[in-house]
Amino acid sequence: MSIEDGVVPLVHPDAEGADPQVRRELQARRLRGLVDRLLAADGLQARRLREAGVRAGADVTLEDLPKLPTVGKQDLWEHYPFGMRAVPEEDVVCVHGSSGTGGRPTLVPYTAHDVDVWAQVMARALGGAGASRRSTVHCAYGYGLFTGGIGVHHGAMRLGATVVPMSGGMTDRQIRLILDLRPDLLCCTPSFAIHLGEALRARGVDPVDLSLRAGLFGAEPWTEAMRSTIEELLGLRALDIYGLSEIIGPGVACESLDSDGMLNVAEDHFLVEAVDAEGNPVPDGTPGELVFTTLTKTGMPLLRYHSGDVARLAGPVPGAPRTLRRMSKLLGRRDDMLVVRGVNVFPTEIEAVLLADDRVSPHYLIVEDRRVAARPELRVAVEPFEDTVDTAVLAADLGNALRERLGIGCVVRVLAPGSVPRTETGKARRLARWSEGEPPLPGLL
Ligand code: DLL
Repeated sequence: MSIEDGVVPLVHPDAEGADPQVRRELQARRLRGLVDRLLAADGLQARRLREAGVRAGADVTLEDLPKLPTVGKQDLWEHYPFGMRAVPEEDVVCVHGSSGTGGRPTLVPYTAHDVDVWAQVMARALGGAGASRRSTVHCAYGYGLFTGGIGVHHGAMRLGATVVPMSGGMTDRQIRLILDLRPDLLCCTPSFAIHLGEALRARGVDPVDLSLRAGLFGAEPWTEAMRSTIEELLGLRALDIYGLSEIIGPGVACESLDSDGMLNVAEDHFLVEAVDAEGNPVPDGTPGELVFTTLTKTGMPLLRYHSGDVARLAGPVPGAPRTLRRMSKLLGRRDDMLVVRGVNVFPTEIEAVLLADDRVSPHYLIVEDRRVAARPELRVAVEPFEDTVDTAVLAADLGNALRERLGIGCVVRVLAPGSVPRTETGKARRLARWSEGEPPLPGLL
């Protein structure tokens, strides 16, 4: 298998390994096609294009991109459920989406062509993790409206691998099939990977006896410290996969074994920009909000969609076979950024501090305490790995480390192991807002 000899063959060499200049020409052609499609659909994005003076795809170049109009989540909500659809209803073959922030769903109609693009980019993502036709992919992302399960499923089938469609939850059954079917790839949220790893350890299974070689973990924020925990618990290479339903689902970008810790963006289908708070482009290496343009999608194509996700962009690894631009792990979400007493804090920074301490388990909750509006406070509930830890010393150490990293003080509470609620399905909830009444977790005060 390719992971052993360090060679990670490309699934689509013409696309993933294209000469960047040739790819730019393809992107420019596709961008013009997209603009024509949007104008023909005559919806919100057509109106905005016309207001910006664009009459046809032929009017735009890649260099013009920063001047073209954008769309955002608010537009999707205002046109709920399918006001942004750009094809006749009969061309839609499925719907996916997410429950989204504030409980408002975002729905995305896919055509057969869109599903085909999705299968392609997901096959590449799995291939980059070393999967091949001989692989067995254990898919423990949720199946349903959420794009995780079905996205991996499409990609694994396109690659010709064997997919085990487990969906989330059912820990005992997951473990049984991991042991019996000996998959080489695991796909699930990073928090579920830790949960599975802990459950395996509790059953006395040594990670070296597991068949798993790599995993694609995403759909929620996770840090380098969580990566080490997962790799240790499961004995595999833990890779990050990123995506959002509005753009396609998982597969927008994915780390490969040779991408040096960053995620290859499938930029022949999804053009990426990073912009500052005013919408101006930021240089490579500077954190910015990711703005995506779906170059090839037809059901609900989006021109310059503000994702709300913050990351850094970079070119390809010099000399590597994959010539795609890369993005860092997500640094946070624009709207998750907490502003506490004038200091900007991303929850991932807090997590990095917590998980760097090997006394702390990966189950924690960050609480933005705004009960006293004039004196907002950050509270952090953590659990120690062992009951024998001196909780007062641990709380003081974490408090100091957080103050050093964030520049503000936090109230740290060390709770008994098992106090922080676990998620078996869906995304982990690691941030809560507390404005009145009972604390989100007993013992936080
Ligand atoms: O979470 C798609 C997905 C499924 C990605 C499986 C990876 C694996 P949504 O439910 O629409 O789609 O949520 C998208 O989740 O805007 C990010 O804020 C967050 N997110 C997704 N992947 C990552 C990741 C799927 N690797 C939203 N790291 C995005 C951090 C992520 N956050």
